[in-house]
Amino acid sequence: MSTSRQSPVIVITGTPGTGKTTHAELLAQESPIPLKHINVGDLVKEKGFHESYDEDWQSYTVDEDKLLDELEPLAAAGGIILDWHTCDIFPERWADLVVVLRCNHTALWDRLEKRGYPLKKIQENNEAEIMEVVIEEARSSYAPEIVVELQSEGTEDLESNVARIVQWIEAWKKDHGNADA
Ligand code: DAT
Repeated sequence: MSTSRQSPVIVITGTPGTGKTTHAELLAQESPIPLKHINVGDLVKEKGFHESYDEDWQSYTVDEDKLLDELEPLAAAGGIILDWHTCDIFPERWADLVVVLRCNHTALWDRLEKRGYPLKKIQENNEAEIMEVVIEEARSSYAPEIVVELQSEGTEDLESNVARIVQWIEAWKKDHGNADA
């Protein structure tokens, strides 16, 4: 719900493996307004915003305060795509659009296996996808009209999803009197 931003903040979220990074990269190329793709997981690692690493789960416990402090000025300025597997830590005022990617569990299982995740991490993520954890989180954190759920199972989905978000950006531009940006 931006008021003063010159460019929108688009959150792309979903269970790991649903296609967030693939979508964010293509969207950054195709957007009519320059958008910087921020892979939040990579940022956490680069900046050391984690409290501990769990070997068993091969995952980090994130220092959310540090992460939010880092992202706050970027979100205030706008023109970013926030790519992360969770979205409820981002303040509601940051987001103009929240895209939740979905994938059937067999395809998701394959993708996570190819990524070399340990079995229990594959299982945990698959269950989370089936239980609709991320979409529920998005719906309880943001206004319903800014939350969009999109299937991400094949290349056609990827292309049509990005085209749809590009259309949304065009509309955002018009609404914000930024027609020649
Ligand atoms: P995430 O960033 O959500 O963890 P990713 O973008 O790294 O996911 O994608 C994981 C793998 O799945 C990667 O090899 C690309 C593939 N993939 C994801 N979405 C896809 C889609 N809609 N069509 C084809 N391949 C897709």
